[in-house]
Amino acid sequence: GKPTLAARLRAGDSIYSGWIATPEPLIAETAARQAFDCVCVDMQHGLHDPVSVMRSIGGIVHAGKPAGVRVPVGDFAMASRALDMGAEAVIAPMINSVADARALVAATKYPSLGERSWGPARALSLQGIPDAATQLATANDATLAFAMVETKQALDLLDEILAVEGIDGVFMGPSDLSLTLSGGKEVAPAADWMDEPIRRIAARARAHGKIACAFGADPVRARYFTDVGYHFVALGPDAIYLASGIRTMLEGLR
Ligand code: 3PY
Ligand code: MG
Repeated sequence: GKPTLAARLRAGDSIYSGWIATPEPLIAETAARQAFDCVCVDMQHGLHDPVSVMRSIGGIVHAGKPAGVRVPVGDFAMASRALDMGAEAVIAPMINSVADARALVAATKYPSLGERSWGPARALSLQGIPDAATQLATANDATLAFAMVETKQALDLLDEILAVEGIDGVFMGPSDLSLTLSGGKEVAPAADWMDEPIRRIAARARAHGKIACAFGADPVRARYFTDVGYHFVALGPDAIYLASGIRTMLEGLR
């Protein structure tokens, strides 16, 4: 079959992901039918709930793409459920301590590495995994746990978080990172002074043999992130696709 998202990332591919906030499976599926390598749905700042996530994953996989889910802050139970629903990647926001990173691993990896509870029926049917033994033998490597590093606190603990076994990568959130590094003065994801921490996160991830991910918003920022060493970059959210599509269409009238 097709290589998994994890296999592509470990082979060094650059992955560009859609980012869907609207809790409507057809939007996620439509995004997955475009040239994105992957589509993520967002439960933190997006409006998704468990049912819309479950249905959206079905649409994304039906379109032949891997699905990712950003869970709400501290919702490690949802991290397990997202994998049971067939997500290939879980993105956990605000991982600000080694204990947070360990909780993410516990939720997303089967024993002995973690404490993920058994119940992947939907994932097996969506991904064509033939039986429980295959799932048990492959899931810990084939599904990805990404810890969001998006605060000053997390940046100070970057190496400790990256060293947690079972954390597959770190996902840099430039808005919150700029908010906390500026002491609450500004949200400046593309400020010049963000360049150093942004590059440092990618370099340390590489040094630990882990994947650097980032939220890129637009194509210029997305290219910058891949240029400085990120391999998984999300573009969005979906309201931006709609607005820019409408703009382009109306410009064609004038
Ligand atoms: C951030 O930039 O803080 C994010 O969480 C991006 O989604
Ligand atoms: Mg954030």
